[in-house]
Order: sequence, then structure tokens, then C-alpha cells
Amino acid sequence: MDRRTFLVGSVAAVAAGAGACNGFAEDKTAASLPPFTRDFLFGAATSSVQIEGAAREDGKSESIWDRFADRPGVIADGSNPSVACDSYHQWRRDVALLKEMGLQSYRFSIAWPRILPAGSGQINERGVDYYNGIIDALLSAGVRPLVTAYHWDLPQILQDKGGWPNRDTAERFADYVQILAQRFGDRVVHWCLLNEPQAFTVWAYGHGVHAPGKSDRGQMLRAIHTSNLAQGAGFRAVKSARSHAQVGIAHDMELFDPATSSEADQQACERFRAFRNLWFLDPVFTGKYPDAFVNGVPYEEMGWKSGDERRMRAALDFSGMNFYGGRTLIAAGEDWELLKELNAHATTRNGYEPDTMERACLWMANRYSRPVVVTETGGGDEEGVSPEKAVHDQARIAWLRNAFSGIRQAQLKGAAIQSVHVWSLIDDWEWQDGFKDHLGLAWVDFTNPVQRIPKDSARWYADLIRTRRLAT
Ligand code: IFM
Repeated sequence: MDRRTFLVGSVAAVAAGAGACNGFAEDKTAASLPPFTRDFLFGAATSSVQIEGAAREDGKSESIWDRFADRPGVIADGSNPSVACDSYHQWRRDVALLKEMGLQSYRFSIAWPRILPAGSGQINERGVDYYNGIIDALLSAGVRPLVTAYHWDLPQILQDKGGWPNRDTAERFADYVQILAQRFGDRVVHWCLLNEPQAFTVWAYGHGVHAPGKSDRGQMLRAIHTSNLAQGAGFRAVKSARSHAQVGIAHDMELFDPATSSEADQQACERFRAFRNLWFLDPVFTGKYPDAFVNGVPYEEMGWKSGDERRMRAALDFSGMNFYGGRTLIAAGEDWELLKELNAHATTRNGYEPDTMERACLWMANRYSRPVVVTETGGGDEEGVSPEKAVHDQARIAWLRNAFSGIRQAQLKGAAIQSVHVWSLIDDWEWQDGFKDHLGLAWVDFTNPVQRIPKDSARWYADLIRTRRLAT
């Protein structure tokens, strides 16, 4: 269940073909769609660990990813995030790139260990200054900041106290986001509390492929519950500091269908959907965990306490969705060791399919009746190491055209989709995959990450933003 496998596999298949968009059918309707309306914002996204570097500079403490990446064998190319794109020093280039492309929204994350090196308590003013510089520059460039409070870089010191499986982390998170709202909320209105809770709980404490690399069902269940408690507490903390704030989530959405029409496959698929998507969305919107496990919700193992229904629930202002276009077929079975109680397994992992973005947007808009923000979408490509000032990334352009067409078609069917953010603004450090894949709109040389060279997709995106039409 490694989404990177899917992402790389599907996009690599696209990139490997001879034509512009082999691997999936080109969306022929895109060019005939009415233009995007003026209030729809086009943006790009990044995260602190993946671009900043300066991992131990200016008072920042160690994060769980700094520690994890130092463990032999866990990162595909043996790299670590200590320099990444050096955005800690080169951030003005990032903002200049956003401005050059005409982007209207920039989703970036704040590193918790840069603001609170001890996890709580004393504020590191140099960390605050760094983000103040970016926020002010964005606003001067006419770009809306959309700030993610947590994109996986838990201070190691909090992991030493139990990390996400420890309920107390929810309270520490609420204290942290309240500080963010106090310090930055005079200029930042839009906030994503948590990026992809599924990834930093299930993959991190269950499958063990993400920091801190644990494989323990009990820890995974408690981590999930703490993340849901953190969402409710974090929402109230931000609103108490800034009542006008617009607060949402960034859920990593996946689509699933039963492998066959058999009753067993359909039921397995429902449980899979429930665990993979609803467990990370329903608690905040409804206060409840839907049934996913064959024997019901394992409340005791999750550390459930009376009143948690109320603690998890929050009236989020928008539902955010990271979606990379895939669809997985689910069959009944018991071969997914860690979660065999779901009684299911994924048989096929398909790549991008043209209608999936529309389907995902409509589902999200209809289920929770909130405006939808596409907090991430994009695709990786193996674009070589020497761009000679140009990267002709036709596969990415075809991918993005299809994804945006899906968004527009969902809007035309009534879904209130407010904005989209392409992952990523620049090539970045891709967690356990290191620097292998390039996902950026601009190329970065990781041996000397000073320049940002816009790819053909950046020019294509700039044209779309200017014309608001999906030209062929
Ligand atoms: O790089 C990641 C990001 O951190 C979370 N969503 C998926 C991206 C691409 O793999």
C-alpha cells in the first residue's frame, strides 16, 4: 500500500511512451469546456521538509524525518532532507517563480520544530521571522498564502514522548497551531491543519515506511485517533485566536472499486473505502468512525474516551483533497497482513484515469457539503539530471490538462471547488523515494539547488492562468 509505487508506476508509464500522453486517454472535452471563472484560484504546493533544508539551522530542532532518514536503507537513494531545495535560503526565488507564473495561491507548510524546538513552550523567533518573510513577500506578489500547519515533521522530542500514538500530542498540536494563528493569522486567512493523516499514521506506525518507521497495529490505531482529536482541538485553537480564519484538511483521497460484482468483493471494497478515506474525514465532520473492520470499530485499542465524539468534531470551513488520479480494485481476501480484519486486499493499482478527478471532486463536495479545495494534484517524471535550461515534460502537461478538466466538469455539475494546487512548485525531496522522481513545475539541481528552471508545464500553466481556458 505504498502510494509512491502507484504514483511512480503510473506516471513513469505515462512518461515512457512515445507520444505526449501515453498511459491514459487524453481528455478530448477539455478544450471545449467553458473557461474557469475569475474567483477560482490556481496555485501550487510544497512542504517544509521537502524543500527547506537548513534542518539544523537557526534554532530548528530535529524532526522525525531528520532522524528517520539517517537510518540506513530507509530512503531509496540514501539521501536526507538536510539541504533539499535549500528554500530556507532561496525562498525569494520560490516567490519570484510563483509571481512569474502568475500563480494565485501558494500552499506551503510550517515546520513545527522550527517554531517550537522543544515541541511546546519557548518560541524560536528566527523561525517565526523566516515564515514572516515568505508570507509578506507572497502578499506583495499578489499570491494568497494557504498554510499547512503539519506536513509530517513532528519534533523528534515529541516522538520520544510517544509521538502520534500518545493522546497528549493532540493538545501539543493545538497549542502549536494557536501560536501559528496568533503570529501569522493577521495575514494568513486560509489554513490546512493536517496534511494526509492517513500517511503519517498508517504508513508511519503501521506499514513503517514513513517516519518514525513503526509497524505496530496498536500504535497505528492510537495514532489515527490522536490525529482526529488533534483536528478538532486544532480547529478550536485557530478559531479562538482568529475567528475569521478559514480552516480545512488536506486528505489524501483514493478511489476504490470492487474487483468483481460478487457480494464478498463489494463488502470488502466498502470496508476498504471506509478505512482508507472515511476514517480520516468522518470523525471531524460527523464525530463518528464508520465501520471498517469486520469486528467493528476497535475503540478500546484506539484509546477512545467518553466525549471524544465531541472532541473530534469541528465545523471545518472547507474540505481539502490531495488527489493523484488513481483508482484501485479491491477483492475479498486476507492477505494484507497488518489489516487483515478489513478482509480485503487491493488487486490492481491502476494509473491515472481521466474521469477520476471529476468523480473524486463530486464525492467530496456531496458527502460533506463544504467547498472543496484541491490541495494537491500532479505527477512525477524521471526527467534526467541535465535540463540544459529546458524540460519538455509533455506527460505532465497531459496529466494536468486531464485533472483540470475533471475539476471543471465537476464544477459544471454543481461542485463548489474553490482552488487547485499543483504538486509541486519545484522538484523536491520525496520522502522515502529521495530525489529519484521529479514532480515540480520547475527543475532543481539537487547537487547545487540554487536555480529554479521552469519546465514546459510551468509555461503551459501560466497560459492557463492567464486565459483560464484549457487549450489543447
Ligand atoms: O510529496 C508528496 C506530499 O508530501 C504529500 N502528497 C503526495 C506528494 C507526492 O508524492
